[in-house]
Amino acid sequence: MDRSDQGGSSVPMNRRSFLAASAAGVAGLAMTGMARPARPQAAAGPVEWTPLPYAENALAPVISAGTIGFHYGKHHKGYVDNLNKLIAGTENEGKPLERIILDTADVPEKAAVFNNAAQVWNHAFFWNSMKPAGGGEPPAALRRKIEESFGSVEACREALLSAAVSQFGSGWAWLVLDQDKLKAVKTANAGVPLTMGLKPLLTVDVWEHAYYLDYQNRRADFVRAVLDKLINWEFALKNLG
Ligand code: MN3
Repeated sequence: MDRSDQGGSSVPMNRRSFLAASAAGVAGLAMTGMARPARPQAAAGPVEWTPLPYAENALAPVISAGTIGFHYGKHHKGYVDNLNKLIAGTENEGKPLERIILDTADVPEKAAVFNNAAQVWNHAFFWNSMKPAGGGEPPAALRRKIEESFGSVEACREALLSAAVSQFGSGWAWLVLDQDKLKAVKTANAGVPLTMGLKPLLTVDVWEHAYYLDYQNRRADFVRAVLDKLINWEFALKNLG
């Protein structure tokens, strides 16, 4: 599969982060190397478990290596494995991930495929929405856009925090582009703004598995720490295009 289908993976890796991610990359290569009959015109191979763009301990102490290890190694991988089992031998096998998501959204009998596909996309996007020593001031071009839409970077941060905290139960908080304006929105469960005609720029996973080991029930503390210390504004600017 073309890496651009993976949402988050358009971020170029420097050598250090490539090396840090190489263990996960080996697993991804092993998956893409699985023997399959050649199918002309079809995207090759199963949906990929994309590499984590940094080491599992690189976000500590904001997010512990234990949390990332389970979240990436069990949850994210679980969605990939489930999806590949669900689509094997069906019309969705070999499609780019975003196509699978759009083709199964709001189709009740395809809910399991949608949920697993959207969670694969959301997690790849989430890993790239953070970086070690992130946070701080957005790059100038993004800051101008944020100020046009929210009034200030602080107001944008508060809108993201509010979306994250007010999501009842599992879900995601997003910075999105809606037409020409930035907005903070939330989605429940596997929901993804791609299906709502919105362009995702950043996300924060607010499923309990994202923070419970480190923050227990204190979701707001987790989100504040991610926004202040890890958020990858450069990734948002790249997605803004
Ligand atoms: Mn998650």
